[in-house]
Amino acid sequence: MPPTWVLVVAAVFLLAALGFWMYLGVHILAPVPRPPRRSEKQYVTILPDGKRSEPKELPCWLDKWAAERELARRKAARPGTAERNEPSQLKIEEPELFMSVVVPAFNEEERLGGMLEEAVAYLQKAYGGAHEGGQGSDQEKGWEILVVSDGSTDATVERALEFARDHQLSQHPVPRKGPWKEVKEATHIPHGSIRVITLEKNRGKGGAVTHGMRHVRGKYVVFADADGASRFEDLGKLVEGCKAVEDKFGRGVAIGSRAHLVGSEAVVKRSKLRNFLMHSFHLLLRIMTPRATAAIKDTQCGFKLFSRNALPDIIPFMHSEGWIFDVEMLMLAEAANIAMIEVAIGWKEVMGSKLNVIRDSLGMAWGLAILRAAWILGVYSKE
Ligand SMILES: Nc1nc2c(ncn2[C@@H]2O[C@H](COP(=O)(O)OP(=O)(O)O)[C@@H](O)[C@H]2O)c(=O)[nH]1
Ligand SMILES: [Mg+2]
Repeated sequence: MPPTWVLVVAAVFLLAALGFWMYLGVHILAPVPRPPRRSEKQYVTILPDGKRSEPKELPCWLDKWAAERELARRKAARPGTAERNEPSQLKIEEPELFMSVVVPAFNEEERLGGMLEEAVAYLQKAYGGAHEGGQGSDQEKGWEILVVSDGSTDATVERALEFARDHQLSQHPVPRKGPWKEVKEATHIPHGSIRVITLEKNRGKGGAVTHGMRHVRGKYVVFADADGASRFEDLGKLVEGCKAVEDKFGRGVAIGSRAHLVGSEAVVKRSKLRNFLMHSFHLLLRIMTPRATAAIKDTQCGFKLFSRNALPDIIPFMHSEGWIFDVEMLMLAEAANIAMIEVAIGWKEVMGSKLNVIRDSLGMAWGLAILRAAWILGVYSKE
């Protein structure tokens, strides 16, 4: 029998080796988002005369914020200064309008029109003209929609621009049919209110949403699925919910939730397999995520609202490109002590889902494991 100290040294050595290999493994496997390409920092829109604009530069609060953070860091590194800036203490650029809607769209030529129809009907009614409000204004006015085509190979971009053209030029545009309403009349919208961004290469829903959210001008930002599955009018409820929990920095997150629908037709109509996988995923989440995130009943709902001031604590630190990105957003919010509230919304399952139930469920479980490990081992950090 070797002496105890040899056993201890061997054990420590083994643990250290294991830790090292785990760190290395996670380091290799954890996704690193690809930086945006030149053309992806631009958008096209429809001009007042109905023509398609040239690509224009997207405003990017994140670039300015990152530059300021760097500056603050260098200052803090100088001898004699003890300041340390948390992301939330660095001011994000002032909003220019009230509501930004980010719509990730991957091959959505069929479904996008109906979603946009219902979105603009509500936005125009609730927040008035797209260009009302303005910087420094307390009015809850002004809106924009950013459609992020995620390397679509169909006519998603053309459909989005056609929709904008039709609804800008005509006082009585042709209504597109959405999942929620028999739309009899369509809404006339102000020019330039819909911006279309094209990712050159497919990234996944998480990549597309994060990219869009770097370029929003709104005081509140919501992302919504292109199929119109969530009842857009419930946006009002998300805003109320978010305001109710915002902290003194004006940070809050409101999460659209379908938890109240479990057992109802909308959920039951899904396949048994999908529901089984959904329950397994929830179990996994409850075990693997920190407290506040684990308490969220519906993490995957594609309708989530963020106050602008919450963005700098979340968006710069996102890594997930795929379906697990929602969980990363919530975990980042939790880590920054941002209050989250779940708000019940209406939901309709829309034909044509792009989710591949088995492959994507396994992918999500794997993604969650890697994500968690990367944060715990310090492969991902806020530095
Ligand atoms: N960016 C991106 N978005 C995707 C991809 N697949 C689906 N989406 C978007 O994610 C949203 C939800 O997709 P959907 O197919 O309806 O999934 P489900 O509602 O979970 O069944 C829609 O806005 C899709 O366009 C993808 O590969 N990349
Ligand atoms: Mg859907």
